[in-house]
Amino acid sequence: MLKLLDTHLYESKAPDSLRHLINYIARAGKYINYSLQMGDLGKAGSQNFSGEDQLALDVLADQTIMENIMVCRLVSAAVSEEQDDVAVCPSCKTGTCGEYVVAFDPLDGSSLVDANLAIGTIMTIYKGNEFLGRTGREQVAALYMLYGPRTTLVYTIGSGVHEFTLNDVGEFTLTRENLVVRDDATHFAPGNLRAVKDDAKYRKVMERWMDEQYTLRYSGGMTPDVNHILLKGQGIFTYPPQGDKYPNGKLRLLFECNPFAFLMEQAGALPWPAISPCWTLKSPNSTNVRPFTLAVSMRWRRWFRN
Ligand code: AHM
Ligand code: MG
Repeated sequence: MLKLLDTHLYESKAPDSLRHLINYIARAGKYINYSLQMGDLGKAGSQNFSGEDQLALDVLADQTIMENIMVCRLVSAAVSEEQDDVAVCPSCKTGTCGEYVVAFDPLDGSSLVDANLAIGTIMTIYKGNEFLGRTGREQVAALYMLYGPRTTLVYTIGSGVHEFTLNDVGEFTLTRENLVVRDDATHFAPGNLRAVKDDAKYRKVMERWMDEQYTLRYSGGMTPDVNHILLKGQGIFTYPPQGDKYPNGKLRLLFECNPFAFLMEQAGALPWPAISPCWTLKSPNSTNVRPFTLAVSMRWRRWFRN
């Protein structure tokens, strides 16, 4: 018997408002999935907040999500990797009418799209109408959609991590429930490997993993790389800082690190740094980045302590 995303959310006792919001987000994902099939792979001719060139698909995915989450009248404000300012609900224009605030990376890893590699959309949801002063611990939901050979949606609302697959008639149906990540990793996804040039500790841990015959599983897209860990049930993802280019790493706290940390924690793994009050968000802007390591087993944890 097929189980729809909406039914699963209902049975998981998601508040109706959160269930509706996630359904609207999933709807946006279906449109993005469609656009990716035949859409323009070229540049948009503009840059985002971080000074990166935007692709036409980045802009389209951003608009698609904004339109879908604003039309449901449940969102006071939203932050996107592709926009400089916090977007407020067009109905009230004050950002106070909805129950939730949402932040998202519309197309994570979009530089891979012309090579036809998997990419994703990452979303985080908080109650209230403000981002400032919030911590990752306050997330009420985190999810991502992965556009690969199949399109999937993986979500948590704090009661496990569940995977859904988009079927031919446009429904996300349950494929795997209660994903679990074990402590005994043998796969590694070493982001920003350039850092080994200046970071002796990072070089050493990479050499140890190679000496111990760990299997490399790295695509260059955080969403498929973390999805690989979640679905295989083990693995390590790292993205350390590097010199002047990425002194604090590259991954954004609000809509990359926090949602994946929440998902990993719900799958029983230990993201490092863990979600904690020290992840207090001082600014919602997308340059708020962090060094990031996910699902490091206890054995390797000391390597990543400062
Ligand atoms: P993006 O959100 O602009 O696509 O950047 C984030 C992506 C991650 O998915 C991935 O882990 C990382 O950038 C890879 O960056 P790099 O190729 O610079 O090492
Ligand atoms: Mg990203």
